[in-house]
Amino acid sequence: MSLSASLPPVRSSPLHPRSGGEGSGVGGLSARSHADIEFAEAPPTPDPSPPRGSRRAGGGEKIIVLVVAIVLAASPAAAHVSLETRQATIGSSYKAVFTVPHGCAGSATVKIRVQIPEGVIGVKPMPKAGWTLETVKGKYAAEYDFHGNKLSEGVKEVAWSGGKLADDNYDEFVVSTFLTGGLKPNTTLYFPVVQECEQGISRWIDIPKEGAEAREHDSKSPAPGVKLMPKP
Ligand SMILES: [Cu+2]
Repeated sequence: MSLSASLPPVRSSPLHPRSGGEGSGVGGLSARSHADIEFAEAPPTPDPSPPRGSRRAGGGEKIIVLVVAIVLAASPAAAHVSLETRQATIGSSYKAVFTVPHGCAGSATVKIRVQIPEGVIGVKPMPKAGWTLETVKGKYAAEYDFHGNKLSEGVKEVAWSGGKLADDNYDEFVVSTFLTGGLKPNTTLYFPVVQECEQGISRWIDIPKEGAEAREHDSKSPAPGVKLMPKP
């Protein structure tokens, strides 16, 4: 049996070799590939004017290029579908902002589905212009107290569809939530996300086994996570 037969054709995606579902050859570091974008310095600008005072302008451009390069390198959150705020306190509200930095191996995103983990209640997704919002409700595994009401069911899944987010654009999908007091502090809470594209699908659903403090980049398709802090 050939492994490659079960995988989608490898599309060229030099900036992000992992999102196409390619196999094992990719080393651990390449998950950071979005930060690897080569940022070539602009060639020296020819100066048609007389030499008088022209040095200053050239130096300024160089500094600007350098600053831009630093800003690009300093945004590791741009790697995959992930949560903008990586830390939250149990027993309080949490605005889950899912950032979508690219499509599926170059193809535009047309649907984002978010699974709401147990213990997360009071779910209110933010509508997006041009996208159809749907929620799936269901029973919770437990009963939760929310603003004096007992809740035993609520939103378990949120989906935005019908829009089109090009691979070279970026967007955010927002859900307002409440993190119930029974959630375990000092663990990571995961929100699995399925990203559907015009061609292909990316499942950001990998959750490290309990106890394994695996970093998100150890997985090829990590579920977005938020670190839970104890109640103050
Ligand atoms: Cu990515």
